[in-house]
Amino acid sequence: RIGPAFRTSHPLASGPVVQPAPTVDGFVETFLGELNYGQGTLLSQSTLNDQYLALARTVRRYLMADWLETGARRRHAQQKTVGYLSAEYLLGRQLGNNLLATNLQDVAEEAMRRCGIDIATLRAQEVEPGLGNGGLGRLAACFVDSLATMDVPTIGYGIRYEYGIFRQTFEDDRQVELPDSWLSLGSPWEFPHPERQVLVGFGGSTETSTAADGTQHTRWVPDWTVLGMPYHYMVPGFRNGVVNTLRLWSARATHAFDLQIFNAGDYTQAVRAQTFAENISKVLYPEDSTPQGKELRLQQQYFFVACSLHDFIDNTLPADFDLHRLPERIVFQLNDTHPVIAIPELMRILVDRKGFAWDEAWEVTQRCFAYTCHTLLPEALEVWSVELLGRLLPRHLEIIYRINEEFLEQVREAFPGDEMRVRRMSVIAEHPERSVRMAYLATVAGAKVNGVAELHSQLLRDKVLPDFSQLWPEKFTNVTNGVTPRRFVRLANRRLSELLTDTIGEGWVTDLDRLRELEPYADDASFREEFRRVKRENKERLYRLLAVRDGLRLPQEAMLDVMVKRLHEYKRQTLKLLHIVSLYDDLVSGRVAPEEMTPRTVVFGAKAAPGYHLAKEIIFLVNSVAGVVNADPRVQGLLSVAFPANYNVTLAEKLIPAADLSEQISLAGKEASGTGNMKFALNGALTIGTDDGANVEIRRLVGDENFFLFGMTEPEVERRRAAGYTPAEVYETTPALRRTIDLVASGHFTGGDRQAVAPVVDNLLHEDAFMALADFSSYLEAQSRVDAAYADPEAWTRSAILNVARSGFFSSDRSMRDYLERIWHS
Ligand code: GLG
Repeated sequence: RIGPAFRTSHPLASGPVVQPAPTVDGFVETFLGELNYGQGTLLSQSTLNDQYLALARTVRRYLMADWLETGARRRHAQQKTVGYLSAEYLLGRQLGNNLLATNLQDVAEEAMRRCGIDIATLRAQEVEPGLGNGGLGRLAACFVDSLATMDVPTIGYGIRYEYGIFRQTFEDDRQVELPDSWLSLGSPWEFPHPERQVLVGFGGSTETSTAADGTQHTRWVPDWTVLGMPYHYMVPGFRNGVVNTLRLWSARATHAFDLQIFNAGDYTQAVRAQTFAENISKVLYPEDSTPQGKELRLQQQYFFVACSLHDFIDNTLPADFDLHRLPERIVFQLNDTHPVIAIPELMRILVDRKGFAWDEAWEVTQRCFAYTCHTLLPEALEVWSVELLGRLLPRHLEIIYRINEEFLEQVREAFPGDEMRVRRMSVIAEHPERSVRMAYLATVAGAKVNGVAELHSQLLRDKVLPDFSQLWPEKFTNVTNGVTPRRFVRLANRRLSELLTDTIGEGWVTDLDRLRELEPYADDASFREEFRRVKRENKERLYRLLAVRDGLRLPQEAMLDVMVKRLHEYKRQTLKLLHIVSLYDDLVSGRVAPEEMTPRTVVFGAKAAPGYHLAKEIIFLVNSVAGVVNADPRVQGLLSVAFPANYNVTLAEKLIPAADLSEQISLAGKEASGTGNMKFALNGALTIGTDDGANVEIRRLVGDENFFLFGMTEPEVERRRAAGYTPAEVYETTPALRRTIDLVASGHFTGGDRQAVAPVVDNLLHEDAFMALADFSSYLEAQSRVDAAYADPEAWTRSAILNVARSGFFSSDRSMRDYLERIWHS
């Protein structure tokens, strides 16, 4: 067990911690101290990186007293803790957020100026920790921010990947992935705790022994182990004195293991063993919405949940805690299926290690977990082959079998004679190979199952888990996603924040429903003028950045139309591309006169999973079209396309506040929620979108007249598919679409190379699994409504203001209240 090494009566041993004075002088002194004592350098000798690290460590000092105090308070209070289990946290840069939380932005800026340093240069020095792929990882980061701001006892558990999501560059218009070595210049926000290392086993076999009284006892004997070393990160609430903890695990080789080999004389083999163990937390899988059936991925999953459960049960709870009462102290929220192996792990701990009877352990386990599903794509529901799971985690497989047996008995009792149903509901799938359905396991064991937007939760009940929702209707609930207003409004959009605070006071930062008070100002011409000024300045800031960052020159006046998200067929970047090509074609062919055109700048941001070939072809095509369009003098100032590489949280914070139009154009029924959609609306962009995910709720709240809806609804999609969808037919019968596709297919954008565009064109014409062609006409019609609306700046601004005023619901604080009410407190 881990505990304080000694006890002392020294009055300072349990605080108070001396905090630096929150003044410019205090800040300068602390900063110089950090440069001297932390970096071992003088200001006059220091590099930019020295200065950044010293600045970060200075800010850290201001958080430390609150962090220690929060920890001590949590230990005493014996409240229920939320253990958020997530394989991804897409945190974004920490410096700005932590300065905001401590209310030290101005002090720090002035202090740096006194040292002759421009703080903006130091901010730009920070490499964001890209420990997530997209929405799911960013959601986890928003949630822990809100939980700290709401003072909810929380531990975020995850993996400290040495390499996060790859860095994207383009070579000859094609995506090239580079490793993201975010740790290479030092990571000032983390605190390693080698003394809290946890041993994790893999492989081996199980042994069952029978005691004198006839009871059987099973034990897992792993044949290899790794150590999990935790790194702690501060998660500050917004100016409330609360700092929660994010605990990310890093894998290390066990010394015993290497030493044995080393002693046997094989040095290189010993080092290889170390590399092998440390591979586990080496790299984030760059897959979004599709499981990689990789052994290493299962290792990662088990590694971090085993560390986390052990950490909570053995190192966080008091030594004498009665584990029968575990559900009073923790609820583990499973962020998608990635951590679901925690369920048999808890059973194993309770039964094999703590001597619980099976039923007792099951009773406890069922109350300790809740499961959030983030997808509707069947291929994204994780399954693990029994062969792999049994080889890596033999005891867990036995436990899963037993859970399943007892569950299926329950099904047979509820539905006598319905063996088809039993087979459908089994946690073990038989085809195409025997495998474990992790979403089913989570549903069987979890106290609650939730989707991430109303439509998604409905489809989850009706389409993905219908048998389960019939058996346990009360288990299913919805919590619509949300985003943190601290990072995505207050920090990202300082100008809008000032305008909001001047107009309605500053309460909105922690009570986003207050944005409603803005509504009357939509009719106030001078407020609208101010609102437009904010947008304009945000655009200028963005274009300055893109000029330096990507060498892009963009016209200041055009409508800024933005589509940023992972590259996925279902999200339909190709549909956006077809729109661009059709606008271009209309202009160059003279069908539309320049003065009839509403000038547009379209910005894309998207990474494709390295193994997702079609997605990479789409990136190539977007870049090719951008190259030709931007170079064509006939459309200069009327149409531009930009695709800055390496879209990430940092770039999102610059792009979103500048956008006029938000593209949320997935095929209905495919996007579980979306969270970018919320960020855009909150920053005063209007949405063009399908009736999908949280778009449905955005439209309901902001009003039909302030949202550009298009496309088939989910039931229409189903009907269309059932009737037999043939994209080539749509192509043949839609002249505008035909012209557009023909122009792409002709090689016009690829220097005459038709081969280069064939993968995308052929897919659209012959497969089009996500029905981009079916929605093309509706999309173009909606885009012409957008053009007309944008031509009236007063009406547009009014709509934009109403989007802000009516989007308070999408705060992740509200999501957290919903989880507390519907899931964690029940
Ligand atoms: C998912 C979905 C998104 C969702 C996000 C957070 O694709 O629609 O908004 O999680 O719930 N796999 C994802 O990123």
